[in-house]
Amino acid sequence: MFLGRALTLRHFSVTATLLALAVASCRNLPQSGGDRAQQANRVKAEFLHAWQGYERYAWSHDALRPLSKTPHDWYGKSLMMSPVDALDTLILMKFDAEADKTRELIATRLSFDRDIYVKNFEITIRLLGGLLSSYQLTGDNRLLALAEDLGNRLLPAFNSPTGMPYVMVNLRTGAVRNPKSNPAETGTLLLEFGTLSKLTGKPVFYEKAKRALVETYKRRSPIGLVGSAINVETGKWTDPDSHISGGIDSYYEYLWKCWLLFGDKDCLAMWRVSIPAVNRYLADETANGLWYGQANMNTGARTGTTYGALDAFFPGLLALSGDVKRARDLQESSFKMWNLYGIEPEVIDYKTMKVVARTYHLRPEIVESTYYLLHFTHDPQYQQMGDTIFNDFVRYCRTDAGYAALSDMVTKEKRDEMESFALAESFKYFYLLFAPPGTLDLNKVVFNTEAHPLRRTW
Ligand code: DMJ
Repeated sequence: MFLGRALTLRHFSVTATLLALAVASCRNLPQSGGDRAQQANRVKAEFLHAWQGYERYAWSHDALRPLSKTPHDWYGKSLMMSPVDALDTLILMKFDAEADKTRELIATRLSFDRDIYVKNFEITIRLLGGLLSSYQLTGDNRLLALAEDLGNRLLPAFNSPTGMPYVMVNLRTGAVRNPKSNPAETGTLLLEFGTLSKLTGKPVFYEKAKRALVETYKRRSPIGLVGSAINVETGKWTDPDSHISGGIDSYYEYLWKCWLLFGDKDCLAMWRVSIPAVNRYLADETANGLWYGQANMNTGARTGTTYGALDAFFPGLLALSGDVKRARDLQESSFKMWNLYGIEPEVIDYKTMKVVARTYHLRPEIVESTYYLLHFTHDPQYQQMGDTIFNDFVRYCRTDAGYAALSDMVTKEKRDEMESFALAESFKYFYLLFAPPGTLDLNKVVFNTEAHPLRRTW
């Protein structure tokens, strides 16, 4: 059923898409308030500040707790989350000494032979994605060997009756846990596993992750939406609420990006069936602008009107997939949300514009979308937007040991947390907004959902 429908669709040509992107990138970017080079250097200096805090207080551990200045390991033993996540940012910013030192640490001391249950999704996007992009940037075969070892240890996660992965897998024994998953966790694996297959010549990784994506898609409702929670053993939805927020978000992102990176026509076909349903049932034009809320996956009836920091990735994906008009409108709403208090909340109700969840986790999504919009439109308002967001980010989140999340973005009370994605994503997208031409050619890479650039070198 799936392939039949896929093959009847008119496919974009990869060449045409890449050509259009190449033409766009040749135009000169207009300068905006402040000097680009100066702002790029400022971002670099702030990233270095965060990195040096990690080096000083948490070196070789998963993450820095920036208020207590203590290390934190997700599973009791370190899997070097921050070093692996941050390495390609160090490389892109040309912090060569720091990058070499970090690469040596990873290559000589990181071991996945651990008797611990890990989250397949998080480990894939942060560690597998990070190892693969840094391998492509450096050619260091030790990183590819680590990626292959990790990929092999994660494979048992896919041994469910449906082929959709369990949430947790034991890295040493291959035992699995937690069948209750969601589309983001079952469907955000193919860029990494697929790249691993292409680089090692072993198709099993691509096949397993592709099947998980397709099995998720196949369970969409008759109106084309997916729900918030699915049991990977029974294949039944356990929560029919549909949205583009955390738990579903990057499932859509990978439908489009796997088409871009691999030219996989099934992914394009799945995207082309899915995105009209998202735009029809989840988009909400209100007096406050364009937003995306919640709806029942079976009826399309609206079930909620919340939007948040995680949803703010969607303008970037819209722009990348060619819907620049909608991307601009939604980005305006995200920026409105940011400016309510000079830092975005985790969640607002866009009908009332009241904050629903007051944390701020140093998330990258709004910066990521700003970067894509600048790239595709060359409109200087997006550099100004980037300036504003970065200035607020520094003003409210900088600490003497790095950067801290906020437990309350209204009062700006800090929280003892600096997630590795701040280093992998937030700072990287800030930098790319102002970086010198030639730093990274978006026509040649596809970012995984953790901002690790993957190149089609095969
Ligand atoms: C990151 O780990 C990834 O971007 C993921 O897709 C969503 N959550 C965080 C950032 O907010």
